Amino acid sequence: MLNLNVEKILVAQIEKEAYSSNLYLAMASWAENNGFEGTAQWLYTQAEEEHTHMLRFIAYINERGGKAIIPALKQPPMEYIDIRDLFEYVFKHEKYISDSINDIVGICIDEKDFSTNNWIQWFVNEQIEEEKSVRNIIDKLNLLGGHSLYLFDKDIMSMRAVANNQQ
Ligand code: OFO
Repeated sequence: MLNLNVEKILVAQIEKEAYSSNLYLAMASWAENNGFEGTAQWLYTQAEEEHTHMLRFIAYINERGGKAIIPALKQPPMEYIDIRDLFEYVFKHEKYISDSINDIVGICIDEKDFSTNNWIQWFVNEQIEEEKSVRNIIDKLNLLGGHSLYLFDKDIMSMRAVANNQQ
């Protein structure tokens, strides 16, 4: 049976993962409307991944005798200044998610819930990868300095493939 404080923080994370998925959908839509087809693809794939993260939390909470609650979500921002602004936002958001995963680890340790602590380690590693992959994209954009965005957009899915192969 899940400890109540652990259940509470895991349920809160369902909402954060669901919001991440919607945020990346909103960004994908912006990218599509602004001619960044490759970036839109990257973001749609990212949105799907966030959806699977949410499902992992729902399944785990229910499996351990807790009650997964499906949240109402706030509207994600739909407008971005440019592609760099969008990826800075992704990075900021992923750092926020990493902090909240670390908070879950903290509660698991406080409550001596070592099985959930063990389970959540997958997310700890996932956040390292997600931050790294977005940092690489921002580095690339900095190098380009606003030039060759067409090539950047064509290249972005292969950057994702490289990041995944390195895992
Ligand atoms: Fe669910 O990892 Fe990004 O937010």
